[in-house]
Amino acid sequence: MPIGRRNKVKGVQFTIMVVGASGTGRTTFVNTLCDSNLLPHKVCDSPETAHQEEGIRIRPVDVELDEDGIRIALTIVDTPGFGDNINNEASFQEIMSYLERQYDDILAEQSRIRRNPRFKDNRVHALLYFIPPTGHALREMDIELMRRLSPRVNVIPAIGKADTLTPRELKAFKQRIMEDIDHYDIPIYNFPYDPEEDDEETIQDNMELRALLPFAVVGSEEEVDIDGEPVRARVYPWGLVEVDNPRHSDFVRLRGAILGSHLGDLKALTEDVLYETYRTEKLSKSINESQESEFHPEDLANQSVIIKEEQLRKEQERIREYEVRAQHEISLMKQQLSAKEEALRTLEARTFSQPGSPY
Ligand SMILES: Nc1nc2c(ncn2[C@@H]2O[C@H](COP(=O)(O)OP(=O)(O)OP(=O)(O)O)[C@@H](O)[C@H]2O)c(=O)[nH]1
Ligand SMILES: [Mg+2]
Repeated sequence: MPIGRRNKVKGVQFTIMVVGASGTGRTTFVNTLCDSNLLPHKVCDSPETAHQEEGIRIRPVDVELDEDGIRIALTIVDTPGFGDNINNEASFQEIMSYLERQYDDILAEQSRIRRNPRFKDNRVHALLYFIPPTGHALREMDIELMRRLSPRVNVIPAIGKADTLTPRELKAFKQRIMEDIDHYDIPIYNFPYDPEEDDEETIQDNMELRALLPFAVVGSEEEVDIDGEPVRARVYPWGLVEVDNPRHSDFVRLRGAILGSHLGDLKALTEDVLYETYRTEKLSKSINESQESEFHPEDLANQSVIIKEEQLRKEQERIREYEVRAQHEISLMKQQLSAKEEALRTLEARTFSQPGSPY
Protein backbone atom coordinates (compact mmCIF):
# COMPACT_ATOMS: atom_id res chain seq x y z
CA MET A 1 0.00 0.00 0.00
CA PRO A 2 1.48 3.42 -0.84
CA ILE A 3 2.44 5.44 2.23
CA GLY A 4 0.12 8.28 1.25
CA ARG A 5 -2.88 6.00 1.35
CA ARG A 6 -1.96 4.47 4.62
CA ASN A 7 -1.78 7.90 6.25
CA LYS A 8 -4.98 9.14 4.71
CA VAL A 9 -7.69 10.01 7.25
CA LYS A 10 -10.51 7.48 6.87
CA GLY A 11 -13.24 9.85 7.93
CA VAL A 12 -16.21 9.27 10.16
CA GLN A 13 -18.67 6.54 9.30
CA PHE A 14 -22.34 7.33 9.94
CA THR A 15 -25.57 5.56 9.06
CA ILE A 16 -29.02 7.09 8.79
CA MET A 17 -32.24 5.17 8.12
CA VAL A 18 -35.25 6.96 6.67
CA VAL A 19 -38.67 5.53 7.35
CA GLY A 20 -42.11 6.88 6.56
CA ALA A 21 -45.21 6.39 4.50
CA SER A 22 -44.92 6.52 0.74
CA GLY A 23 -44.76 10.02 -0.69
CA THR A 24 -43.77 11.79 2.54
CA GLY A 25 -40.67 13.19 0.81
CA ARG A 26 -37.97 10.77 2.00
CA THR A 27 -36.17 10.50 -1.34
CA THR A 28 -36.26 14.26 -1.87
CA PHE A 29 -34.96 14.81 1.67
CA VAL A 30 -32.03 12.40 1.21
CA ASN A 31 -31.07 14.03 -2.09
CA THR A 32 -31.34 17.48 -0.49
CA LEU A 33 -29.24 16.32 2.47
CA CYS A 34 -26.47 15.00 0.21
CA ASP A 35 -26.94 17.72 -2.41
CA SER A 36 -26.98 15.09 -5.16
CA ASN A 37 -29.31 12.71 -6.96
CA LEU A 38 -28.29 9.84 -4.74
CA LEU A 39 -31.65 8.09 -4.65
CA PRO A 40 -33.90 7.64 -7.67
CA HIS A 41 -37.55 8.57 -7.37
CA LYS A 42 -40.19 5.87 -7.43
CA VAL A 43 -41.71 5.23 -10.82
CA CYS A 44 -45.45 5.51 -10.31
CA ASP A 45 -47.39 2.31 -10.60
CA SER A 46 -49.56 1.65 -13.58
CA PRO A 47 -53.31 1.33 -12.87
CA GLU A 48 -53.09 -2.46 -13.38
CA THR A 49 -50.49 -2.97 -10.66
CA ALA A 50 -51.23 -0.06 -8.31
CA HIS A 51 -53.39 -2.17 -5.99
CA GLN A 52 -50.80 -4.92 -5.52
CA GLU A 53 -49.09 -4.96 -2.15
CA GLU A 54 -45.33 -4.90 -2.33
CA GLY A 55 -43.24 -5.76 0.67
CA ILE A 56 -40.80 -3.33 2.17
CA ARG A 57 -37.43 -3.12 0.44
CA ILE A 58 -34.46 -2.07 2.53
CA ARG A 59 -31.58 -0.62 0.53
CA PRO A 60 -28.42 0.85 2.00
CA VAL A 61 -26.60 3.35 -0.25
CA ASP A 62 -23.15 4.82 0.46
CA VAL A 63 -22.11 8.39 -0.19
CA GLU A 64 -19.17 10.49 0.88
CA LEU A 65 -19.69 14.02 2.20
CA ASP A 66 -17.27 16.72 3.18
CA GLU A 67 -18.52 18.64 6.21
CA ASP A 68 -16.18 21.56 6.94
CA GLY A 69 -13.14 19.52 6.03
CA ILE A 70 -14.29 16.38 7.82
CA ARG A 71 -15.06 13.44 5.57
CA ILE A 72 -18.23 11.58 6.41
CA ALA A 73 -18.69 8.14 4.92
CA LEU A 74 -22.47 8.24 5.06
CA THR A 75 -24.73 5.26 4.57
CA ILE A 76 -28.38 5.98 3.90
CA VAL A 77 -30.83 3.17 4.43
CA ASP A 78 -34.09 3.91 2.70
CA THR A 79 -37.12 1.79 3.43
CA PRO A 80 -39.48 2.30 0.52
CA GLY A 81 -42.87 0.77 0.86
CA PHE A 82 -43.38 1.26 4.59
CA GLY A 83 -47.00 1.85 5.48
CA ASP A 84 -48.23 1.09 1.98
CA ASN A 85 -49.83 -2.18 2.97
CA ILE A 86 -53.07 -2.80 4.82
CA ASN A 87 -51.19 -4.71 7.47
CA ASN A 88 -47.88 -3.16 8.42
CA GLU A 89 -46.72 -5.86 10.81
CA ALA A 90 -44.37 -7.36 8.19
CA SER A 91 -42.80 -3.93 7.64
CA PHE A 92 -42.24 -3.41 11.37
CA GLN A 93 -40.64 -6.83 11.59
CA GLU A 94 -38.45 -6.25 8.61
CA ILE A 95 -37.11 -2.92 9.87
CA MET A 96 -36.54 -4.37 13.33
CA SER A 97 -34.73 -7.42 12.03
CA TYR A 98 -32.56 -5.23 9.79
CA LEU A 99 -31.51 -3.17 12.85
CA GLU A 100 -30.87 -6.27 14.97
CA ARG A 101 -29.00 -8.04 12.17
CA GLN A 102 -26.44 -5.24 12.15
CA TYR A 103 -25.99 -5.72 15.92
CA ASP A 104 -25.66 -9.50 15.46
CA ASP A 105 -23.02 -8.97 12.79
CA ILE A 106 -20.89 -6.82 15.05
CA LEU A 107 -21.41 -9.22 17.95
CA ALA A 108 -20.13 -12.08 15.79
CA GLU A 109 -17.22 -9.96 14.55
CA GLN A 110 -16.24 -8.94 18.08
CA SER A 111 -16.04 -12.55 19.21
CA ARG A 112 -13.81 -13.65 16.34
CA ILE A 113 -10.23 -14.42 17.26
CA ARG A 114 -8.98 -12.93 14.02
CA ARG A 115 -10.78 -9.80 12.97
CA ASN A 116 -11.89 -9.37 9.40
CA PRO A 117 -10.15 -6.17 8.25
CA ARG A 118 -12.86 -5.64 5.65
CA PHE A 119 -15.71 -5.82 8.16
CA LYS A 120 -18.12 -2.91 7.83
CA ASP A 121 -20.04 -1.76 10.87
CA ASN A 122 -23.52 -1.11 9.55
CA ARG A 123 -25.24 -0.22 12.80
CA VAL A 124 -27.88 2.46 12.23
CA HIS A 125 -27.08 5.59 14.27
CA ALA A 126 -30.24 7.58 13.59
CA LEU A 127 -33.66 6.74 12.23
CA LEU A 128 -35.53 9.68 10.76
CA TYR A 129 -39.21 8.96 10.97
CA PHE A 130 -41.27 10.96 8.47
CA ILE A 131 -44.72 11.85 9.76
CA PRO A 132 -47.18 12.80 7.00
CA PRO A 133 -48.27 16.46 7.24
CA THR A 134 -51.89 15.70 8.07
CA GLY A 135 -52.16 18.48 10.64
CA HIS A 136 -54.10 16.12 12.94
CA ALA A 137 -52.09 14.05 15.40
CA LEU A 138 -49.98 10.90 15.34
CA ARG A 139 -51.63 7.87 13.82
CA GLU A 140 -51.63 4.54 15.62
CA MET A 141 -49.07 3.27 13.11
CA ASP A 142 -46.69 6.17 13.86
CA ILE A 143 -46.94 5.57 17.59
CA GLU A 144 -46.46 1.83 17.21
CA LEU A 145 -43.44 2.16 14.95
CA MET A 146 -41.64 4.72 17.10
CA ARG A 147 -42.47 2.87 20.31
CA ARG A 148 -41.18 -0.44 19.03
CA LEU A 149 -38.04 0.80 17.32
CA SER A 150 -36.87 3.36 19.91
CA PRO A 151 -35.21 0.74 22.16
CA ARG A 152 -33.00 -0.31 19.24
CA VAL A 153 -32.23 2.95 17.43
CA ASN A 154 -32.17 6.72 17.98
CA VAL A 155 -35.53 7.75 16.52
CA ILE A 156 -35.76 11.38 15.36
CA PRO A 157 -39.28 12.37 14.32
CA ALA A 158 -39.75 14.76 11.40
CA ILE A 159 -42.75 16.17 9.57
CA GLY A 160 -42.35 15.60 5.84
CA LYS A 161 -43.42 18.25 3.30
CA ALA A 162 -43.86 20.72 6.14
CA ASP A 163 -44.45 23.58 3.68
CA THR A 164 -47.96 22.22 3.14
CA LEU A 165 -48.91 23.55 6.61
CA THR A 166 -49.16 27.19 7.61
CA PRO A 167 -46.89 28.30 10.50
CA ARG A 168 -49.84 28.25 12.88
CA GLU A 169 -50.96 24.76 11.77
CA LEU A 170 -47.38 23.53 11.99
CA LYS A 171 -46.96 24.83 15.55
CA ALA A 172 -50.18 23.15 16.72
CA PHE A 173 -49.32 19.90 14.87
CA LYS A 174 -45.85 19.79 16.42
CA GLN A 175 -47.34 20.35 19.85
CA ARG A 176 -49.88 17.54 19.46
CA ILE A 177 -47.21 15.14 18.22
CA MET A 178 -44.99 15.87 21.21
CA GLU A 179 -47.96 15.45 23.57
CA ASP A 180 -48.59 12.02 22.05
CA ILE A 181 -44.91 11.10 22.33
CA ASP A 182 -44.97 12.13 26.01
CA HIS A 183 -48.26 10.41 26.67
CA TYR A 184 -47.11 7.10 25.20
CA ASP A 185 -43.68 7.51 26.77
CA ILE A 186 -41.86 6.94 23.50
CA PRO A 187 -38.10 7.18 24.11
CA ILE A 188 -37.22 9.17 20.98
CA TYR A 189 -33.83 10.90 20.68
CA ASN A 190 -34.54 14.20 22.41
CA PHE A 191 -31.13 15.88 22.39
CA PRO A 192 -30.25 14.91 25.95
CA TYR A 193 -28.15 17.19 28.12
CA ASP A 194 -26.93 17.30 31.65
CA PRO A 195 -27.53 20.67 33.36
CA GLU A 196 -24.80 19.84 35.89
CA GLU A 197 -22.12 18.56 33.52
CA ASP A 198 -22.61 20.25 30.15
CA ASP A 199 -21.44 23.72 29.28
CA GLU A 200 -23.82 26.62 28.74
CA GLU A 201 -23.53 26.53 24.94
CA THR A 202 -24.28 22.79 24.69
CA ILE A 203 -27.28 23.13 26.99
CA GLN A 204 -28.62 26.04 24.97
CA ASP A 205 -28.10 24.24 21.64
CA ASN A 206 -29.77 21.05 22.88
CA MET A 207 -32.69 22.98 24.35
CA GLU A 208 -33.26 24.75 21.03
CA LEU A 209 -33.11 21.51 19.04
CA ARG A 210 -35.43 19.79 21.48
CA ALA A 211 -37.91 22.64 21.12
CA LEU A 212 -37.93 22.12 17.35
CA LEU A 213 -38.99 18.47 17.60
CA PRO A 214 -40.47 17.05 15.39
CA PHE A 215 -38.36 18.77 12.73
CA ALA A 216 -40.34 20.46 9.97
CA VAL A 217 -38.65 19.21 6.80
CA VAL A 218 -38.79 20.75 3.36
CA GLY A 219 -36.80 19.22 0.54
CA SER A 220 -36.11 20.27 -3.02
CA GLU A 221 -33.85 19.08 -5.81
CA GLU A 222 -34.38 22.34 -7.71
CA GLU A 223 -32.29 25.48 -7.61
CA VAL A 224 -33.48 28.97 -8.42
CA ASP A 225 -31.50 32.09 -9.02
CA ILE A 226 -31.91 34.79 -6.36
CA ASP A 227 -29.78 37.90 -6.91
CA GLY A 228 -27.33 35.84 -8.92
CA GLU A 229 -27.02 33.17 -6.21
CA PRO A 230 -28.31 29.60 -6.67
CA VAL A 231 -30.83 28.84 -3.91
CA ARG A 232 -32.44 25.46 -3.25
CA ALA A 233 -36.14 26.10 -3.16
CA ARG A 234 -39.66 24.94 -4.00
CA VAL A 235 -41.28 27.24 -6.47
CA TYR A 236 -44.98 28.04 -6.14
CA PRO A 237 -47.08 30.58 -8.06
CA TRP A 238 -47.34 32.58 -4.82
CA GLY A 239 -43.69 32.42 -3.83
CA LEU A 240 -40.65 30.42 -2.88
CA VAL A 241 -39.97 28.02 -0.03
CA GLU A 242 -36.24 28.07 0.57
CA VAL A 243 -34.84 24.83 1.91
CA ASP A 244 -31.91 26.42 3.73
CA ASN A 245 -33.87 29.32 5.20
CA PRO A 246 -34.53 28.63 8.93
CA ARG A 247 -37.66 30.79 8.72
CA HIS A 248 -39.08 28.40 6.12
CA SER A 249 -38.12 25.00 7.59
CA ASP A 250 -35.98 23.22 10.19
CA PHE A 251 -33.89 21.51 7.50
CA VAL A 252 -30.66 23.41 8.28
CA ARG A 253 -30.90 22.76 12.02
CA LEU A 254 -31.67 19.08 11.46
CA ARG A 255 -28.80 18.66 8.99
CA GLY A 256 -26.39 20.51 11.27
CA ALA A 257 -27.37 18.31 14.20
CA ILE A 258 -27.19 14.89 12.56
CA LEU A 259 -24.13 15.50 10.38
CA GLY A 260 -22.33 17.87 12.73
CA SER A 261 -22.97 18.75 16.35
CA HIS A 262 -24.76 15.52 17.37
CA LEU A 263 -23.14 12.95 15.11
CA GLY A 264 -20.77 11.85 17.85
CA ASP A 265 -23.51 11.66 20.45
CA LEU A 266 -25.79 9.61 18.19
CA LYS A 267 -22.93 7.21 17.47
CA ALA A 268 -21.92 6.90 21.11
CA LEU A 269 -25.51 6.27 22.22
CA THR A 270 -25.94 3.59 19.54
CA GLU A 271 -22.70 1.82 20.36
CA ASP A 272 -22.53 2.24 24.13
CA VAL A 273 -26.18 2.11 25.14
CA LEU A 274 -28.50 0.64 22.49
CA TYR A 275 -26.09 -1.99 21.21
CA GLU A 276 -24.87 -2.85 24.71
CA THR A 277 -28.47 -3.35 25.87
CA TYR A 278 -29.14 -5.63 22.90
CA ARG A 279 -25.93 -7.57 23.53
CA THR A 280 -26.72 -8.07 27.22
CA GLU A 281 -30.28 -9.15 26.45
CA LYS A 282 -29.06 -11.61 23.85
CA LEU A 283 -26.36 -13.03 26.08
CA SER A 284 -28.65 -13.50 29.08
CA LYS A 285 -31.30 -15.02 26.83
CA SER A 286 -28.90 -17.63 25.52
CA ILE A 287 -27.74 -18.39 29.07
CA ASN A 288 -31.35 -18.79 30.23
CA GLU A 289 -32.13 -21.03 27.31
CA SER A 290 -29.20 -23.32 27.99
CA GLN A 291 -30.11 -23.40 31.71
CA GLU A 292 -33.65 -24.37 30.91
CA SER A 293 -32.58 -27.23 28.68
CA GLU A 294 -30.53 -29.06 31.33
CA PHE A 295 -28.78 -27.90 34.47
CA HIS A 296 -25.11 -28.82 35.00
CA PRO A 297 -23.11 -26.95 37.66
CA GLU A 298 -20.07 -26.87 35.36
CA ASP A 299 -22.20 -24.97 32.79
CA LEU A 300 -22.60 -22.15 35.27
CA ALA A 301 -18.83 -21.94 35.72
CA ASN A 302 -18.36 -22.02 31.96
CA GLN A 303 -20.93 -19.28 31.51
CA SER A 304 -19.24 -17.03 34.02
CA VAL A 305 -15.93 -17.61 32.20
CA ILE A 306 -17.68 -16.70 28.92
CA ILE A 307 -19.10 -13.52 30.46
CA LYS A 308 -15.68 -12.57 31.88
CA GLU A 309 -14.03 -13.20 28.52
CA GLU A 310 -16.75 -11.16 26.86
CA GLN A 311 -16.17 -8.29 29.32
CA LEU A 312 -12.44 -8.42 28.72
CA ARG A 313 -12.93 -8.43 24.97
CA LYS A 314 -15.27 -5.47 25.30
CA GLU A 315 -12.71 -3.57 27.34
CA GLN A 316 -10.00 -4.28 24.76
CA GLU A 317 -12.37 -3.20 22.02
CA ARG A 318 -13.07 0.05 23.83
CA ILE A 319 -9.37 0.79 24.22
CA ARG A 320 -8.80 0.02 20.54
CA GLU A 321 -11.70 2.27 19.52
CA TYR A 322 -10.40 5.01 21.79
CA GLU A 323 -6.97 4.75 20.16
CA VAL A 324 -8.46 4.84 16.67
CA ARG A 325 -10.62 7.84 17.57
CA ALA A 326 -7.71 9.71 19.15
CA GLN A 327 -5.55 8.95 16.10
CA HIS A 328 -8.34 10.16 13.89
CA GLU A 329 -8.79 13.38 15.82
CA ILE A 330 -5.04 14.07 15.73
CA SER A 331 -5.03 13.54 11.95
CA LEU A 332 -8.01 15.86 11.57
CA MET A 333 -6.34 18.55 13.66
CA LYS A 334 -3.16 18.18 11.59
CA GLN A 335 -5.21 18.54 8.43
CA GLN A 336 -6.95 21.64 9.74
CA LEU A 337 -3.64 23.10 10.87
CA SER A 338 -2.02 22.59 7.48
CA ALA A 339 -5.11 24.08 5.77
CA LYS A 340 -4.79 27.15 8.03
CA GLU A 341 -1.04 27.38 7.33
CA GLU A 342 -1.76 27.18 3.63
CA ALA A 343 -4.39 29.94 3.91
CA LEU A 344 -1.91 32.07 5.87
CA ARG A 345 0.79 31.54 3.23
CA THR A 346 -1.66 32.58 0.48
CA LEU A 347 -2.65 35.65 2.49
CA GLU A 348 0.99 36.56 3.10
CA ALA A 349 1.86 36.09 -0.56
CA ARG A 350 -1.06 38.29 -1.53
CA THR A 351 -0.16 41.00 1.03
CA PHE A 352 3.50 41.11 0.00
CA SER A 353 2.68 41.23 -3.69
CA GLN A 354 0.31 44.24 -3.28
CA PRO A 355 1.72 47.25 -5.18
CA GLY A 356 1.19 49.61 -2.20
CA SER A 357 2.46 47.11 0.35
CA PRO A 358 5.01 48.54 2.77
CA TYR A 359 6.89 45.15 2.66
N1 LIG B 1 -44.66 20.29 -0.81
C1 LIG B 1 -43.64 19.47 -0.75
N2 LIG B 1 -43.56 18.45 -1.59
C2 LIG B 1 -42.47 17.64 -1.52
C3 LIG B 1 -41.44 17.84 -0.56
N3 LIG B 1 -40.51 16.89 -0.72
C4 LIG B 1 -40.92 16.11 -1.74
N4 LIG B 1 -42.11 16.56 -2.23
C5 LIG B 1 -42.88 16.01 -3.34
O1 LIG B 1 -43.63 14.87 -2.86
C6 LIG B 1 -43.61 13.82 -3.82
C7 LIG B 1 -43.00 12.57 -3.21
O2 LIG B 1 -41.70 12.83 -2.83
P1 LIG B 1 -40.60 11.68 -2.67
O3 LIG B 1 -39.36 12.33 -2.20
O4 LIG B 1 -40.52 10.85 -3.88
O5 LIG B 1 -41.29 10.85 -1.49
P2 LIG B 1 -40.89 9.41 -0.91
O6 LIG B 1 -41.23 9.44 0.54
O7 LIG B 1 -39.51 9.07 -1.27
O8 LIG B 1 -41.93 8.48 -1.65
P3 LIG B 1 -41.80 6.91 -2.06
O9 LIG B 1 -40.39 6.61 -2.41
O10 LIG B 1 -42.73 6.83 -3.21
O11 LIG B 1 -42.30 6.14 -0.90
C8 LIG B 1 -42.83 14.35 -5.01
O12 LIG B 1 -43.74 14.88 -5.92
C9 LIG B 1 -41.97 15.44 -4.42
O13 LIG B 1 -41.64 16.44 -5.34
C10 LIG B 1 -41.57 18.97 0.32
O14 LIG B 1 -40.73 19.21 1.19
N5 LIG B 1 -42.69 19.73 0.19
MG1 LIG C 1 -38.74 7.45 -2.33
